[in-house]
Amino acid sequence: MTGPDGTWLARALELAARGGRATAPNPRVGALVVKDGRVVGEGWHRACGGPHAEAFALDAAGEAARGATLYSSLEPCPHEGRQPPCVARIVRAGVARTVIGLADPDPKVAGEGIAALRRAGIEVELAAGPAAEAAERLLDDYLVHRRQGRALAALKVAATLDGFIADRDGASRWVTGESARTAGRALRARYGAILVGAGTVLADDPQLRLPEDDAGGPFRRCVVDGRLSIPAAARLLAGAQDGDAVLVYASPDADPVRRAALERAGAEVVALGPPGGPVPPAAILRDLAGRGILGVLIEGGGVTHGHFLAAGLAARLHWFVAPRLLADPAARPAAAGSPRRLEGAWEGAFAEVTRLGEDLLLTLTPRGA
Ligand code: AOF
Ligand code: ZN
Repeated sequence: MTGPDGTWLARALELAARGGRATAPNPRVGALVVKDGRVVGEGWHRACGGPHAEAFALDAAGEAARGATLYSSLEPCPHEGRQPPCVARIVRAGVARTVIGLADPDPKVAGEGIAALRRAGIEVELAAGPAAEAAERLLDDYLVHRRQGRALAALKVAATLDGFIADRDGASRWVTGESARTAGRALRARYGAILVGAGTVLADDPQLRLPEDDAGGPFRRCVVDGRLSIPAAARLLAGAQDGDAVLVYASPDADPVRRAALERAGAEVVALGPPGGPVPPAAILRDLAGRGILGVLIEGGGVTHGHFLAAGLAARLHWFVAPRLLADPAARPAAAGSPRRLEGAWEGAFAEVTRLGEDLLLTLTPRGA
């Protein structure tokens, strides 16, 4: 899609991104109404339960929507949900043409939005090529959630040049500099959940706080702790509030006394997987999806990252690299797995490379994704 249609659709994606994590489990959607080459209304879905992007844009356009083109990053919904159907609204407004970034994989929509618009005599164009890919990238978490019933897993690492996240004593605080740490906290705000392994809680006792300027939206802190080894006094638990209890994923045979103690401290213990075994990453992602979480940022440590990588479930890597070498075989690796040859390595592609002070932020996606 090139020319004005491509430009306006790109604007719809920009608007959509403003929704951040607050729209979950709904998608981030942006829309605008264009008449005679001029924008007469814009909008985006701000929060689940609130008006859809198209409703905001059509409200802003008013009578000017008659005969105009509506650009929407996602296929308009034909069904009544928490909100009235967008298709009926578009038809009532007298829109002549609709340009759509991506078909909605939600089973309640799945092409029926486009079909209903066409039945009503509205011309519909669905993006293809780079414009469609951009719309898919923006909604990668939503697509995984609706198509696979899982939350999207992104790994966050702050490592030395030789891939260590801590020295042999477990000291990790000063691997990267201040601007990389600030960027790391800002990343959290994009995801509906953050998850660490029990080893990280025991070693660092992190609070896993959101940035000060967080715009809000549902957010869950999670720990994978098969044997329930974290203390009830962990700082992470102290910050928990009603309705957003820290989720602790454990094996079904974990000690019931420890379980009770953690629950008293405000955790919700979720038993998953086989007794005695590691908690399966896919089961965690399914559980999070069931709670309406679209994406989870996994902040380590190396064993937890290793599990998600080995399961083929790391959809994105946010990899901060410091210009610092430990060169100590007893240091803690960013991803700890089992012995393997180069042919079995995790293969990715660099999607973005950003300089942050003296450090780099590498963003990777799996090869072929
Ligand atoms: C749109 N525009 O801005 C969004 C859509 O419960 P509801 O009424 O909010 O409907 C949620 C479903 O609607 C959601 O699963 C997705 O299929 C679609 N989201 N559709 O036309 C929007 N957010
Ligand atoms: Zn809608």
